[in-house]
Amino acid sequence: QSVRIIGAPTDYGQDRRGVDMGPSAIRYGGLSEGLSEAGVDDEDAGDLLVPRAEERDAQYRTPSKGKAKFLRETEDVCSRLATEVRESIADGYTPLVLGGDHSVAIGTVSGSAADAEIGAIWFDAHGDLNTPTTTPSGNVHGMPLAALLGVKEWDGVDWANAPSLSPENVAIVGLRSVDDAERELLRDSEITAFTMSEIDDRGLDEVVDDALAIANNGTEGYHVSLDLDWLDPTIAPGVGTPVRGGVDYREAHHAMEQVAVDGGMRSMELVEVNPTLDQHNETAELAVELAASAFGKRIL
Ligand code: DIR
Ligand code: MN
Ligand code: MN
Ligand code: MN
Repeated sequence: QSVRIIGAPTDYGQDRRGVDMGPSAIRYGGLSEGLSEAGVDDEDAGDLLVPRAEERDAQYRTPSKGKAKFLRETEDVCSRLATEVRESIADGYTPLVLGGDHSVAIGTVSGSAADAEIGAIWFDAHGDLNTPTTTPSGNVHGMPLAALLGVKEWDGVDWANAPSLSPENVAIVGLRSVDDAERELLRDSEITAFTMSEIDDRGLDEVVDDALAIANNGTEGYHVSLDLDWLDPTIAPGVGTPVRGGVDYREAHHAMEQVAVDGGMRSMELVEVNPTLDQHNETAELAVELAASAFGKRIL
């Protein structure tokens, strides 16, 4: 297996600046070594060119749809990212995208879904199901899953290749912070959300088995979106929107090992690593370790 690393150093999608340094932090955290330990070849395509928020005119900072901030910049990055991801898969690679805030998922997933029906497993504390209308923050990192599903206000957003995903093939794992509009959407849709309470009840192993079955059902593989705020902030402090009560180190590794054993992962992304909020780059290093497990690293 060959992996192509693509950096998407954005911070348009959230307020805590510094997440644009995620790709550097993850590479510096030993990504290439981690992937060789997993027995995969890696090729680094470098980072997409992402203009600084500061160099953009005020007209671009103004929401272009509802309350979504930097939507034009996000569109520009996501369109280019989608092309890179699509081409990587066509070239026989598994793309590994390094964010950047979670808005980059709109690009990653639309690229991954461009030539195939895919599912998605969303490892996240949040639902990421807001729209430019329902968003409480204006931050697009709280909206990518809704965009990819073609939810109402996101309908016709063609740069999201919307819809790229079918709700019945989407599983959110580790949910514990939900806005009212997201709760409503989840109630009315076929998306499966495995909350932390369900994980406490049934164990993560069983929940991830279910998530894999959902993502695989009738698809040609699935995307793994790993928002580092999925993890408990005690082990992943370097994120902009930490939420207490996340999964622990061993649970997380086991989940990624389940993904590797399953073998159906078509693309992956590691998002929301913010080294300015981190302790000695430990969140980036954890992202590396988890990616290595997802790509098949074993103890023996
Ligand atoms: C919140 C936070 N639901 C929002 N979302 C985050 O701004 O829409 N997603 N942090 O990762
Ligand atoms: Mn999150
Ligand atoms: Mn198991
Ligand atoms: Mn997220």
